[in-house]
Amino acid sequence: MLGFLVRAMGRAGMVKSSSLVRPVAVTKVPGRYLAHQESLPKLPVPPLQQTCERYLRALEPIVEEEDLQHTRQLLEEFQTGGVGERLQKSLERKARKTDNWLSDWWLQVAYLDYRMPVIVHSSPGVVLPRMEFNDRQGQMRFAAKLISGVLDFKTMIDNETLPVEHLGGQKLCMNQYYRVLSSCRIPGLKSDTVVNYSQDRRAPTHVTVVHNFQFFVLDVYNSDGTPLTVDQIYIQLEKIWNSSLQTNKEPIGILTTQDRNTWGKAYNNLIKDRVNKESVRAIQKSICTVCLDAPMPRASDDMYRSRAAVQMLHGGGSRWNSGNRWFDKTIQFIIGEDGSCGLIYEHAPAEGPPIVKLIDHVVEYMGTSEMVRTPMVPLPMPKKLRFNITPEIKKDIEDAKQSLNILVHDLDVRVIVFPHFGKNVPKSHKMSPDAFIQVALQLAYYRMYKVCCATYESASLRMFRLGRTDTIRSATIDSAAFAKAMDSPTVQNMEKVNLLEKAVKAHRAYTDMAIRGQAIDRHLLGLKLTAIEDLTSLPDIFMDTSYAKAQHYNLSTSQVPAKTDCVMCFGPVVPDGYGVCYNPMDEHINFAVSAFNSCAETDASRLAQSLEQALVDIRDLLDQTPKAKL
Ligand code: COA
Ligand code: HC5
Repeated sequence: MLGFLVRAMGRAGMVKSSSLVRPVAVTKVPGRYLAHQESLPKLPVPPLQQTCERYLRALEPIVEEEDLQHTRQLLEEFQTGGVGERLQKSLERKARKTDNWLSDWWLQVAYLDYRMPVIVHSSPGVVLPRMEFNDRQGQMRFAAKLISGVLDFKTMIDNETLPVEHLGGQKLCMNQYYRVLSSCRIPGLKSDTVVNYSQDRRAPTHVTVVHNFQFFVLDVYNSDGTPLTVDQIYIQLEKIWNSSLQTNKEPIGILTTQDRNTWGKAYNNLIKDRVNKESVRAIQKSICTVCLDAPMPRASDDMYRSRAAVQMLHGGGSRWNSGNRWFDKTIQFIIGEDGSCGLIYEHAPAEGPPIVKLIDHVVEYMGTSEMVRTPMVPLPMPKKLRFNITPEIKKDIEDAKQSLNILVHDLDVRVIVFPHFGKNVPKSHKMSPDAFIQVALQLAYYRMYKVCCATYESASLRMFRLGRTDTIRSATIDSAAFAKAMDSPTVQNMEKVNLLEKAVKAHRAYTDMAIRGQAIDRHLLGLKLTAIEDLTSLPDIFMDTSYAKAQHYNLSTSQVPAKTDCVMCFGPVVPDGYGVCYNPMDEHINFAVSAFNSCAETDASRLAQSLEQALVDIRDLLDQTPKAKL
């Protein structure tokens, strides 16, 4: 069974007409998606020497001179001794033979082989602006409209009418859009899999709704294939609500918060029972999950978004809403009775931007669509999913609760709406807003720690067929020079501005190189994985102190722009690190900073404040330095 799923996932990484979503009562435009995909270039393998040189340059601001010397030597041997060349040739062969030499590897290494819990460690959350409603009618009306909006978006996927996205003037790969609905991660004992049912001949026509830890199958299409109206969905949601009033149910979904090996074992035990297996399958197959949450812990207006962020990331713990989820599900919309709303998504099938596009569409749809009364044909009661809880399963749930609550207490998230400016100010100074924010973050970190750290920023590789991401290393020689100079009383403002401009330009140049497939990190990963496949031992460059330091991202960051005024968040990737996600709007910036409470050296609120201060100080520096002199 697992073998089959692994193969099925392998297929998911290829562009074939069979991987297209089957439409439901829509006009299909044959081959449009396929033709687009085939027009995209293949991900290149960068030249070996270029990567080695750029790697050394990237190490410079984050490692000691002594370590750098050693690495220089190792890289020299790697290039001249034949090993590097051999691995490079092998990688180039793979690139010729596959649609994308990286994508299957990346899915496996970055996600499916990763054994930490998906919550906090992998799945990002999105917080939407707080809604007006404050009762269950409002909650369900909102949920009904939201589901209707998701179906509207799904129609565009099904009939291949989603507009092709662009970045830097280039068309982007659209494959990820076909992977986010009707899909789910499945835990394994050593490695996970992802299933996608959207291409099945009988594609799923239901969403999973969870309320009071009880799961329901809500059919969202009529028998003629037309989607239910908002009114119809609302009535069905009411039925679900009324038949799940008991609050003493076993929170079966909590199992999905466990580390993957433990969950894999519990999963095999859970699905031994036929009823349980069918219920789990119904969740996995569903288009998406909608979680109707109980209120979350109260928070002041100032802290609302920070509270909501953790509500999205883990549900608040076993006493709150964590049992009201199935965290393996690719998309789960979360709607609280108190007007809180957002989503969490399981990261393996897709990056943030397609998810955010979906949100933008749904939000726009909800703003325009009215509740139209439709002639009511009585619809059957949504099916409740049953679980038989054996003592062993009960024990697994109790164990999961314990681990979950430890993780919940450990995570600290601070959301800031930076009010002073957005993309407008950097643009008016002819600077890339993203580079501006990243340089400010380098300054913020430097001010706190007096050193630079390995910094990760996601860069999209979607210019290439089946592209996912590469790394922009935001700690550059130039950002370090600027951070050091900014607070130095001996450096003139003019010089500071020069250094700032240089740092911003260097960041933008790194970005351009990354999105064009010429960054270093995925190339180095490819060489390493090739070595694991082809050689008997790992080359020294991968066992080096510098390499370990370069992979230890104390700052893990990502920009995910959205039209909606929302904030995205994710956890740190190392125990002593930060997760920083931001959505720069025209005149303000939403950002979330996360850290672990168990680490004495990190503090999410402090870094968030330091970032605010750095942004303001840089703006002031630019304002104080007359333009004519620049
Ligand atoms: N002067 C004036 N304006 C400028 C400028 C300059 N020197 N440089 C850029 N701008 C403008 C751009 O034209 C753009 O305009 P718009 O707001 O009208 O679109 C805007 O500023 C933003 O550009 P910039 O801040 O440089 O960033 P970007 O949009 O090119 O994004 C990345 C940079 C790295 C975020 C992007 O390349 C990327 O890879 N995105 C995907 C990241 C991702 O996948 N994240 C999620 C991972 S799950
Ligand atoms: C809804 C916002 C999601 C952002 C998620 C994101 O940036 O994920 C990164 C994916 C990648 O391949 O770079 C990983 N990261 C969270 C560790 C930065």
